[in-house]
Amino acid sequence: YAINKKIASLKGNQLIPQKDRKYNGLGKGRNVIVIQGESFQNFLIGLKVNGKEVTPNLNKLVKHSFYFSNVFQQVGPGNTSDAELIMNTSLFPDSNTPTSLTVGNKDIPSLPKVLNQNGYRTMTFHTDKVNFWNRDQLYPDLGFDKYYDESYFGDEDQVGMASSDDVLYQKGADILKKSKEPFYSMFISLSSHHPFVIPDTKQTIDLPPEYDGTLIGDYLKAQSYTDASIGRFIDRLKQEGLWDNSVILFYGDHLGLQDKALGGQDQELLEKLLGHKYSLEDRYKIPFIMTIPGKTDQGKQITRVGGQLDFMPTLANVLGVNIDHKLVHFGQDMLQPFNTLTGIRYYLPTGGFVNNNIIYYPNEGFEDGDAFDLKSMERIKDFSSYKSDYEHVLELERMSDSYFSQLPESKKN
Ligand code: GP9
Repeated sequence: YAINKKIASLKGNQLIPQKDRKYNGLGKGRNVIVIQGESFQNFLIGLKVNGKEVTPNLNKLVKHSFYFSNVFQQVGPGNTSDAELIMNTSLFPDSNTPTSLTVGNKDIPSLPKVLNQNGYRTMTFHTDKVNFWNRDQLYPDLGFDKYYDESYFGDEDQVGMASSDDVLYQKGADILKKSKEPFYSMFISLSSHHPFVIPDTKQTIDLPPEYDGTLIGDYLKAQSYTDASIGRFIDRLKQEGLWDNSVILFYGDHLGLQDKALGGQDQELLEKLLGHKYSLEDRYKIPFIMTIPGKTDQGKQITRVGGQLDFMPTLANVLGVNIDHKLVHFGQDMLQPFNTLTGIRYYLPTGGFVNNNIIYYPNEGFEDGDAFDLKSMERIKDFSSYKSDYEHVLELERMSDSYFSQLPESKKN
């Protein structure tokens, strides 16, 4: 509790007692279904090409959900696996090495472990081989009761690296419907992985000819398939009677469109789509959608700035699980008012962050860095008043690293 209090105070916040929190326990006792979208960036939500929505199913979902529209990625070089780790721990990933490669055989305090103590069964699904990103160690370290990988999904309906997202969701739903409730489940999608090539038979959107053979065109088609397969998953969850008694999360794991991968034509197409230059904000913003059927039906867009580390505390609050005494967490519940300080490692040089007002891009020292106004994305000349944020971000990241390094060996072996 003392560490959590210190973390909160470094960001200019206080820990709010559970009884005073908004939306506390709104989804208490429900199943949890987390969908982590591969390479899914926020600008896709609501995007239309030639009047057609790229992600109609997610756009519809947003209307009946809490939609956090100002959320930044915080993954390190472990990309997808870092996003999984962050969702389950609210700890910073390592800035130099994929964390899943360094934490093997540690006993990591995590949400699955706390939910387990609250009677939840916990499981995670991904169609690739489990040893990619060292997940065969990571999942038990995080305390999942069970994981399902290629050995369960087989090799049917291949897209890119493994079986399609439809196989993921449909064969995953077969397990959910038989599972003891309540359960906490994660679905890690994959079909929209770079280079975003989707078979013709799976294409759900007609793009104008100028998109043919471009990375942007392939990205839009792949994410449109992501959306369609999620639409089918939602229908299936409703059919199985699982939808109404669940809390459903969807978020993007990390960016898909790297600046350096965008050639001239792609750059032009993207700028035309966005209506402006591809900014740091466009690059690093991912959507976070929380649906609690029957409770969030009116929909609510939350524009407060946040990051991936905030997902776990936000979910814990709606489940009515108080983690302040149980888990050291570097994120905060985004349903409460707070002052944000979102450290971004690896994708920004060490000390990079987003706060309520700016994105700060460090250089050699604080003063040599660059800062951009979050609203206009214009460069700011005088950002000296944010120096303490820079120092606090470095301190928070150091605290997280040292916490990680002191974790005991796991007893699972
Ligand atoms: C592989 C997959 C890809 O199993 O999750 O991860 P990424 O390359 O996106 O980090």
